[in-house]
Amino acid sequence: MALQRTFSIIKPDATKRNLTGKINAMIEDAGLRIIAQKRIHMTKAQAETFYGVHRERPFFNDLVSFMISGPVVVQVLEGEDAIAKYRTVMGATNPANADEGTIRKVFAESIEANSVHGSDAPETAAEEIAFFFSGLELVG
Ligand code: YYY
Ligand code: MG
Repeated sequence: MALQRTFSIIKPDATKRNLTGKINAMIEDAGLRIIAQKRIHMTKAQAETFYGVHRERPFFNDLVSFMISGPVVVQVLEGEDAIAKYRTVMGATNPANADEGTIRKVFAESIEANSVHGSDAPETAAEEIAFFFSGLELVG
């Protein structure tokens, strides 16, 4: 497997509790390199577009409100098999089902306030990276 890039968000529940450094340490300990990172406060329009695939789901409005409730840290991670590797480091969507030692098991407050986002496939990773970063901001 060649070097791959994935997109990550440290969500508002985690930035609020000052967990950016601890989460970044778990990312780096897993062998993933943070090649771009910035702290932003998403607009409602950005959050709605970003999570557009979930627009018809019952949790959509609450999810958008949560994602704009505070600052987030958007990141690009690079490494071998980065997309699947980061999903493993994150743990299951619902922290109740997440494996021991995963970011969501250790830090998530609920299925909604679950501390991190990670892309689920190469196509979504490319789209999500391009939504928040220009090519010049990616320093591999
Ligand atoms: O990719 P991942 O974040 O693990 O889960 P998704 O199924 O893509 O859902 C995106 C996001 O939506 C999830 O991280 C929390 C929220 N969510 C929710 O609030 N309630 C659900 N029943 C399912 C998802
Ligand atoms: Mg997802």
